[in-house]
Amino acid sequence: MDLQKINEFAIKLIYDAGEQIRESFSKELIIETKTDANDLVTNIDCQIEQFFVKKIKELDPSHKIMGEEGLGDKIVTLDGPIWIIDPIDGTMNFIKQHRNFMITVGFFVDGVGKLGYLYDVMRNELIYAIRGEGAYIDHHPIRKLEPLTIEEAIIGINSSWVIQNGKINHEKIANLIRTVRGTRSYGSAAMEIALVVTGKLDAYLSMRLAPWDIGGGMVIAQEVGAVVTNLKGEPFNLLSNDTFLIANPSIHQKLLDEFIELK
Ligand code: 2AM
Ligand code: CA
Repeated sequence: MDLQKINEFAIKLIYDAGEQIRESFSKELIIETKTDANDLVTNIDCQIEQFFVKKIKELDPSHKIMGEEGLGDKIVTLDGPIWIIDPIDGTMNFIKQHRNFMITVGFFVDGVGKLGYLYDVMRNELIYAIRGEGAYIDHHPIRKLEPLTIEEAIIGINSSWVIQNGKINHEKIANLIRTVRGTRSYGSAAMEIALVVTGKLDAYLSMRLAPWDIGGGMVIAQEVGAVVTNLKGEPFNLLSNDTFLIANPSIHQKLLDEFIELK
C-alpha cells in the first residue's frame, strides 16, 4: 500500500471539502436534531461525508468507511483498511459561530493508525501525520512535546465536570482546576486535540467521545509523543464511544492517578 499516495489523495479531499463548507455559508442550512435537542446535524455534515464516501470508494472500493453520519459502511471489526471520518467536528460551533469546527480523518489498517488529519476549516490550517514519519502543520514539521509540570499546564475541559455529576468525582476535577495554570473549552474535540499536539494545550479530557472525534488525532498524537488513553488509562476503544484523555507525556499518568476518579 502506497501511503504517500493515499496521503496526497486525502489532503486534496480535505482541502476540497473545506472549500465546500466555506461556500455553504451563503446557502440555506437545514438543521436537524439526532439523539437529543443539543445533538445537531446539518445538510452540510451529510453532504461532506457523502463527498468523502464517493471519492474513497472511487479510489478503492475495498476501503471501508466509518463516518459520524453513517453514510459509509457498518463497521464491526477493525480488520483491513478503514477510514474514520468526522465531516464536521463541532457542529454546534459550525452553526452558531461559523468557526471553531474541524474536519478530521484517520486512516487505519488492521486497527493501526497510518494517517491522521485535523483541519481547521476557517483558519485553513492542516495538521497531518504519517505513521513513523512525523507530524506536520501546514507542511512544516511539528516538534516533539516538551516536558512540563501540572502547575504549568493549560488543560481543555468542559466546565460541566466541575459540577456534581454521575460520571466523575467532581471534587478532584475542582482540585485539578485549582492546580493547573489555566483551563479552556472549545466545543470541538478535534480542535482541542490539535491544540495538544502542537503544545498550545497540555491535556484535554472528555467523558464521552466517538471514534470519529479522535481517530485522526490519535495518529498525530503518536508522532509528537502525546499520550492517548481512556480515563481508565486503557487504549481508547475505536469500535464504540469511550472516555478520553490526551496529554503531554510528562503529566498524563499524574492526571490519571491524582485527579481523575470515575464513578
Ligand atoms: P460533533 O460536533 O462532531 O458532534 C463537543 O464537546 C465535542 O464532543 C465535539 O467534538 C462533538 O462532536 C463531540 N460530541 C458531542 N456529542 C457527542 C456524543 N453524543 N458522542 C460523542 N461525541 C460527541
Ligand atoms: Ca460531527
